[in-house]
Amino acid sequence: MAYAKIIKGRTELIDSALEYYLPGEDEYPQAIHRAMRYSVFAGGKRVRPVLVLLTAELFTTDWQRAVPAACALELIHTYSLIHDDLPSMDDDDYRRGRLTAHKVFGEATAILAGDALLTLAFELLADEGKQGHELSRLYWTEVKPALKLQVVYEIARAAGVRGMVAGQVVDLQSEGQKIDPQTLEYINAHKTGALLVASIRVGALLAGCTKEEIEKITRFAEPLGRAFQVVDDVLDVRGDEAKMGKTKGMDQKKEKATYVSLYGLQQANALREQLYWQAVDELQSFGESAANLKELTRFIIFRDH
Ligand code: GRG
Repeated sequence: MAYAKIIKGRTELIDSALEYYLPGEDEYPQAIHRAMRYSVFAGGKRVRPVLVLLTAELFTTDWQRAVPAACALELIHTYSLIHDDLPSMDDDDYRRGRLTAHKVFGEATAILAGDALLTLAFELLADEGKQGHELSRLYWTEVKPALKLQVVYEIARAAGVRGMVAGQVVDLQSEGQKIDPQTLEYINAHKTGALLVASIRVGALLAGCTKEEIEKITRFAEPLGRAFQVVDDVLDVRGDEAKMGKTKGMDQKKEKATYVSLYGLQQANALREQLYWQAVDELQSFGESAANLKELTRFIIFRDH
């Protein structure tokens, strides 16, 4: 599969960087390091960091400078999943085919592992190798401080109370409620879309893009981020549990408003197709150099897990 070939080298690079950045399992206090590593190396697709790298590659050959930011986004994504699975939030026992972090390590350690992943992300972004993160020195020292600050802002905003956290709050508030299409869009743009859009914008920022180029790539990112959630909703109804590594039908059980519950399966699938073409259309002017990004877009929007 073309997608597998494209991502192989990139996910290997991301995995070895994450391996380096995370404290070792045997490092004291072991319990939290084990929990962090358990979730970071649980077989996630690495969609966000690969999006960072492929976007950077679209504009520069010097794309490796985006590696620390790509890792930071994956750490934040992993924290959000650990916290989302907690009994006080979505209360899930399985993710990626394995028991969720709180089931293995207990709730307190899972909460702290999430907190630690979120803060480690910003530690990486602020580090220049002086604190001991050699990979930051390798990939990060060439980046000017003002640009680093822009990257930190972009990621913090997407993850925080004007981004993912806000989406999660409205999502939790909406359980069992009848919500309108606008609220559904709010939840999804914030809870899911914000981090994906930030991944693409950060890749472009680190490639030295102009304001106009960032705006252009954001027009590709937004339908992609929206489609990501549409697919997640469709998979919850139609997906293969073995491939997804989690129980399907949970949205209906928790009375969550989704694209499927609001519009029906057929319309949700039509929207997914429409968003795919909208995203890919924005890449046309880049010609062949956007081939990898297009293939990743196809994988994300037509994925089965
Ligand atoms: C706890 C502040 C806070 C937020 C949680 C991400 C999130 C917000 C909730 C997860 C709920 C969910 C399943 C949303 C659908 C979109 C999504 C983020 C799916 C999981 O992302 P993938 O498919 O996961 O990239 P992998 O396992 O491949 O890393």
